[in-house]
Formats: sequence, C-alpha cells, structure tokens
Amino acid sequence: MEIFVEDDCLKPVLEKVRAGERLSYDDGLALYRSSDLLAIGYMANMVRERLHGNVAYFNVNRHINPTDVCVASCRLCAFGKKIHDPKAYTMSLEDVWENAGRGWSEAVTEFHVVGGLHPQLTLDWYCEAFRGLKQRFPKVQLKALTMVEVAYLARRAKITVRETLERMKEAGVDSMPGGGAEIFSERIRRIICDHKLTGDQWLEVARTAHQVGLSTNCTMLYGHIETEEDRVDHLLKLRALQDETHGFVAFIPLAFHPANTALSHLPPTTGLQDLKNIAVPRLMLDNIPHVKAYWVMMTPRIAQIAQRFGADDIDGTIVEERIYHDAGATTSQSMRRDELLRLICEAGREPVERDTLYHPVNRSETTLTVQV
Ligand code: V47
Repeated sequence: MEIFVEDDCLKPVLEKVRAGERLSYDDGLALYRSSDLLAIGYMANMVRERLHGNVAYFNVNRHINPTDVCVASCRLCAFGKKIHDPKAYTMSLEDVWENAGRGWSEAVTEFHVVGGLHPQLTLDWYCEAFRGLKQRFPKVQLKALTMVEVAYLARRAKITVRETLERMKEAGVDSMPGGGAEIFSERIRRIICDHKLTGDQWLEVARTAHQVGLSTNCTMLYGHIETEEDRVDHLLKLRALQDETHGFVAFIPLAFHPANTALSHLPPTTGLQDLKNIAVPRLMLDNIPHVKAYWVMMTPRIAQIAQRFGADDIDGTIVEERIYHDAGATTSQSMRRDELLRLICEAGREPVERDTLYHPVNRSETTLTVQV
C-alpha cells in the first residue's frame, strides 16, 4: 500500500521500517522532530501489527501502594510525603492483605505493588507482605517494587541488589514494574529527581533482575524539561540492555503530570505528544515485545487511539490509583473489565485478557485459568 509521507525526512525511515531494519539515533530524532503524525503512526502500526496482528491486550489488576512516605524529594512527584506529614499514610501488613482482597470481585490476576522509599519499612517487611499475598491469593501474580525501591532496600539491608532480588523472588514476586526510570540523562535527573539512583544504576538493577530470572517492564517519563535527544538516548539505552538480557516485557511511556509537583509551572502534555511517544518508541524498541498505552496516564480516549499508533496494550482495571491522581490526573481511578473491552473493540482490535507475562487468561463462568 502506498502512503503519503509529507515530511521528506521520514522517507528513509519508512524504507527501513518496511525492510524491518533497525532504526538509528538520527532516525529517532527525525521521528521526534516531525509533525507528520499520520506517517509516524502508519509506520508504528505496521510494526505493531507485524508483532501482534490485531490483538490488543488488557489485564484485570489491582494497584497496591503500601506507603506514600518517601525519603526522596523528587520534583517530578506529587505522591511522596515526609514521614511526619499528617497526610502521609503507611499500611500495616494486615492493611496490605485486606486492601488486596478489596479488589477481588473481578478475579484480579495481578497485584502491582509499589510505593515510596519509607525509612523504616525493611526488605523483610516487604517479603512478609509478598508471602502473605501469595498465601491468600495464590493465583495472583505479584509485579512488585521498582528498581529504585530495590536499590534502596538493598542499601538499607546492607546486602547486594542481587541478593535482594533473590529474596523477593523467594517471597513470591513474579516480575517487576518499569517505574522510576524517568529519563536517563543525568543533566535532567539532577533537576527532576536528584535524590533518585542514576540512570546507569537503574539499568544495572534491571540487568540484575533479568539475570536472576525476573522479567521487568520499563518506562520513560516525557513532557517535562527533557529534549528530543534525551528521549532517543533513553530509548537506545533500553534497547541496548534488552539486546543483552531480553528481560523487558513491556515499555510504558509516562506523560508528566505537573499538578501539585515542584514543576507545576510546566504545561501538561498534548494529544500529539502522547501519540508520538507511543509510536516513536514502538519504532525504536524493535526488541521489546509490548508497548502499553497506560489509560490512567494518557486518558482512555488517547489510550484507545494509541491502539492504532503502535500500542498493543491498554493496561488494566487498576481499582485504585494514587501516583497520577495525586499529580492531578482527571481520569477515573479504576476501569471495569467491560469498559476496557469496549475501548479495544471500538478501536477495531481483538481484546485478549492477559496475565502479567502476557499469557492469555481464560475466563469461564466458574473458573479462571491462565494458559502457560
Ligand atoms: O515511577 C511519578 C512516574 C511512575 C509522576 O510497569 C509520574 O506495568 C507523571 O511506573 N507525572 C509510576 N509520572 C507509574 C508506573 C507504571 C504505571 C503503569 C504500569 C506500569 C508497569 C508502571 O510514574 C513512577 C514515576 O516514573 N511518576 N510522578 C508525575 N507527576
């Protein structure tokens, strides 16, 4: 099929995409610098359909944020609070298990467990929480702790990151979410998240997680003060690690939400930026299987359109979301399974419910099985 590419800079990129060739740093820049959204979307959709045909994935999950207490004070974040802040909260182990059960009505297959860097919660505490979750909900997969939390818990326990990851695995963690990567450029990290581990450290924890057999997701925070060069550099670093480990399952672009953060003077992202940050990563990350349009962050409207701009996943039911809602997200805190199905079907895609690692989930009237 012939397509009309308005932007001449994209013509060589189109040839490479058609031939299935790997895109370069300069191709990534050309894509980000172009406003020819339909051509970019066409190319990303071509790659997405090559990989996944007409299928779009979703899951039935529940977010659990055990605490919003955080020793870091990242300017990008509206979620973290200091320990003596009267608005801060920390769950007890019982709270975590009880909270998990509250989302059970739709037969959740994944708990997504992340929180702040609490100065008193230990690795042992988290492992006990995970064991308790597995005992109470043996069929639910645990996607828990970002690279940032792992590095912090390891440092406090005075053990290596590898040992920390092994202990999490022993306690029942199945995989890890992709948060905390932000943007790897140290120049930008110094401004938006100077208390966090460096980009290289984030990648090193991910490398070790993959080595011990934990698959992870990866993310990129865009729409703050980063440049197009920073974004391409970030994507290429993820791609290089994936060549080495093959441990990343999905990439999730995260739009910066400025409200209630120290960067609240910045404007929120636009629809065009959101769609470009689905499509360009789909084209650059030729070795990461899935690109997720996280509906909480990009709104259900854009996440639906994204299913035709390179995304093959819309995330899940979530039940209760805090990180984005503290930063002013106006989306709802949860979505029913039938609402996700409607968004996907209306986009002309075939919905497939998946577990954390993208095995299809079979639901019947009385049983819930995961095909492995
Ligand atoms: O780690 C924090 C980012 C992440 C803000 O792996 C912010 O399946 C925008 O990682 N504006 C949490 N972003 C979300 C996340 C995630 C979400 C859904 C699925 C998965 C997955 C991972 O959000 C944080 C940080 O990178 N974040 N504050 C903010 N104001």
